[in-house]
Amino acid sequence: MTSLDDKSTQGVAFGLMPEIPRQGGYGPVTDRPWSQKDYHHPAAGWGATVSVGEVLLRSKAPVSGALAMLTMNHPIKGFDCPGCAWPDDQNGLGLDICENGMKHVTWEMTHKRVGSGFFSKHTVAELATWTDFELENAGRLTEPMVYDPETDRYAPISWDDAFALIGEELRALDSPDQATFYTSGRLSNEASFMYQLMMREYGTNNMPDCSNMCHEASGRALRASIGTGKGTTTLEDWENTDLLFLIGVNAASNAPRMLTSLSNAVKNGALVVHVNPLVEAASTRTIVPHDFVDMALFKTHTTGTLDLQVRPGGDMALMRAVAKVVFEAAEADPSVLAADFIERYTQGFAEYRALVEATPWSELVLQSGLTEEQLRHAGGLYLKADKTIISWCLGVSQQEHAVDMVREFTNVLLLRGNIGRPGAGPAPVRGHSNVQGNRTCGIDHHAPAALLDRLDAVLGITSPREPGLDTVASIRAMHEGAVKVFIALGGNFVAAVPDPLYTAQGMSQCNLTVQVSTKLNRSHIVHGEKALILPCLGRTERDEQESGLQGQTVEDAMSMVHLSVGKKKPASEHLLSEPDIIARMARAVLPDSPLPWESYVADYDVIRDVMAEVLPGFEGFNDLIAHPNGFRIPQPARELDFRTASGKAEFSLPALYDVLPASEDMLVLQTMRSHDQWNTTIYANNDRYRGVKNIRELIFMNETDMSDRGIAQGDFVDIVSTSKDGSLRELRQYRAVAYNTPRGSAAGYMPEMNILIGPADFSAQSDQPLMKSIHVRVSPSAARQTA
Ligand SMILES: Nc1nc2c(c(=O)[nH]1)N[C@H]1C(S)=C(S)[C@@H](COP(=O)(O)OP(=O)(O)OC[C@H]3O[C@@H](n4cnc5c(=O)[nH]c(N)nc54)[C@H](O)[C@@H]3O)O[C@H]1N2
Ligand SMILES: Nc1nc2c(c(=O)[nH]1)N[C@H]1C(S)=C(S)[C@@H](COP(=O)(O)OP(=O)(O)OC[C@H]3O[C@@H](n4cnc5c(=O)[nH]c(N)nc54)[C@H](O)[C@@H]3O)O[C@H]1N2
Ligand SMILES: [Mo]
Repeated sequence: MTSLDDKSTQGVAFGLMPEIPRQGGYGPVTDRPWSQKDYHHPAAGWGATVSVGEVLLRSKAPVSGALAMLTMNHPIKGFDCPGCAWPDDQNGLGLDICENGMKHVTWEMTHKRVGSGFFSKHTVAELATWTDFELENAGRLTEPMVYDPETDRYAPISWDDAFALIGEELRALDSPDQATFYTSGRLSNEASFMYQLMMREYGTNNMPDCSNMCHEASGRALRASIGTGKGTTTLEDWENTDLLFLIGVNAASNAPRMLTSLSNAVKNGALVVHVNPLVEAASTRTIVPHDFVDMALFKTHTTGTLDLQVRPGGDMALMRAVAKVVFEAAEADPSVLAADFIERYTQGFAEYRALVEATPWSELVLQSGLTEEQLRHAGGLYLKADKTIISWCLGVSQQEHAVDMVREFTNVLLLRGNIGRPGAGPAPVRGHSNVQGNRTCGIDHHAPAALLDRLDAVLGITSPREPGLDTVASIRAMHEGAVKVFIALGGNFVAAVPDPLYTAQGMSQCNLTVQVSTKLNRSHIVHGEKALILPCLGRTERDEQESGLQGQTVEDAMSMVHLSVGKKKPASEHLLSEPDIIARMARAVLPDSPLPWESYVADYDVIRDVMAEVLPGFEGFNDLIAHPNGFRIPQPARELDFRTASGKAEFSLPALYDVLPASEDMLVLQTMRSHDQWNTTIYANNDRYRGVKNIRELIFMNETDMSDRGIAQGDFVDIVSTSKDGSLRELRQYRAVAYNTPRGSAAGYMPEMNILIGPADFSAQSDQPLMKSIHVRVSPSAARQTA
């Protein structure tokens, strides 16, 4: 068992755990009083406008920020919002923006700069004492830097020397598999394609990415059930559906532009059922985010019709109950089942029916945390709807049995033929703006053989066929010394992943760590023996190459690919684009490569022509992106073309597993985002729709669970997690806040709470870390009882 005290001491050294708990967590330190009061205003609207103004001021970018918004998500002329992956609304104004997208853009456009002057003033040991907010808030990185162990400072290095160092270290390894290459989901399609090409030409499939923490489970499940790993719906489907199950997503904060689709769906008569242990803001009313007339009139739109507060992981039992209602109804009226569709397009129906019929209601009630009446009501809605969409995000995908769960969603859809026709289908809500495109373009540690074969045939390389390391496996390999070089294209690996302390120990043992970034973060502070920070252009900035101004493409959550062109003057003249950095890295590592890396960069049309030959659906890529709204990558399952082994959509037969923790005094803790953060980037310590001000180190608990433990509102508590391997981890002096969450469940914020997740805590089905089901004991704080 891990000793808790050892762990916290090491955390202090990396700055991952402040020695004295400071109010603000990874956000700005504050001594302003904290508070939590339930929020009763509609989502988006004026509260959002005030909040954006604060970020604009802090970034010192009010005027240029406001102007940039006018070109964001504008077909052809503008850049793609670097925020979430929700598709752009292509009708109406074509000005599809939201509060959190605006915050995100202004954060990138800050006028503050972090150059050699900054680094000469601060040792890395000193920077380790800064909060994560302070690190990012220092401004944009402006020149390549190398770590100097003599002075414990980052010092300037020329781009040529930086690439030479990377080349030397990578060529010195015994095997290419001693290096691992992380991708955060903002990387463009062109850069992703070049990055995976470089890795495969070099000889490794070690490609951890943020998708390994996000929707790995959804991809695996959909591939097994319907043959292709993506959702099948479009925005038009959302607006024309009868019933929408929205499961495990906080749309008002994390995909705010979805609020427009929800309100349109409801206006068109759809029922929207929100399935979530918490009643999130999107389940009530909204002021449509970009509708300025509505904002002026305080006009609200309904975005929800029913809340089902499942217990953590209870979604599987809920969906099985829906299936059970369908089968019960089919006894009297067989037409409720899509018999022709099932016969023609699916496999495994009879076995699935037997499985559902054998599952007793008592089990479904216990495991869902809902009453039989609620379950039957949900099933009744499904029976009445002609067209149904099931949509989900991390509340599902980060669970132990997420693959089974998503397959159960598909089972339910298949029963009534809700795939491959308008207004119906499965719809995972993707995270980062191009996380789906990264996969499409080959960032995949276990890529399909067909893709590798095609890559080899077109480019004349020999891609390795052994699966590589994903995120969880890369962390372990660094810790065990099997991986010696870590290279990250974006993101903040050490803070985003489970057990940052264990990860930090692994990273600091590496020979070389390289971070290609726009802003300073914890992953620059936790570094290998040699370390580089390589600053790159952001999506808002002009990317000029030999042939002129370049654009790069991204793919949204509904498979639409379009061009994004930066407009702004770069933050510094020394910045390189991501494709340029990758090409020069490739040349340094593979000096004799026959691939024309330099031409790919001189004109991105050249790499797009290669992609058109390799990637299915990209034929004629350069012509396709000339269309203002881009193009949709064909999703065969949408056309009833199911590319499974049987050639049919496959019912799965997952057991109804037990989601209750082993011991009654344990709570299931989920870690989620506040309204004022983008993953590891914290803008402020507020969470507007949950009524929280000036605090992040809190745990939302059910009132009865609090009183059972002798905990009063606002008391300090200690949280001890038990990992799958029995090891314990602890966070001390968090505030307990009573909240409407089912008994036995609790919630708090990522990334601070990653300290509670052990390296063994990942799903056996998806290899995703269990960020939504941490088993914890909560008790009054030993140090201070109350403040
Ligand atoms: N502004 C902003 N936007 C973002 C991000 C951001 O950080 N900030 N991050 C982006 C990224 S990378 C991603 S992946 C997405 C994430 O988008 P979300 O999935 O909305 O992210 P979380 O904040 O983790 O919220 C998880 C939701 O699942 C619910 N939940 C937890 N456990 C369960 C469960 O067992 N069952 C059900 N049904 N629900 C459950 C929680 O209550 C919460 O509403 O957002 C993207 N968009
Ligand atoms: N406990 C817990 N942990 C989680 C989650 C959870 O729900 N709970 N969610 C997980 C999920 S879904 C995800 S996606 C991961 C997110 O993990 P990451 O994607 O690794 O993290 P981010 O916080 O999005 O990365 C922020 C950094 O990206 C860099 N950056 C920003 N823009 C650019 C750019 O244009 N180019 C480059 N090169 N760099 C840029 C900046 O330096 C910034 O500091 O976190 C995961 N971690
Ligand atoms: Mo994500």
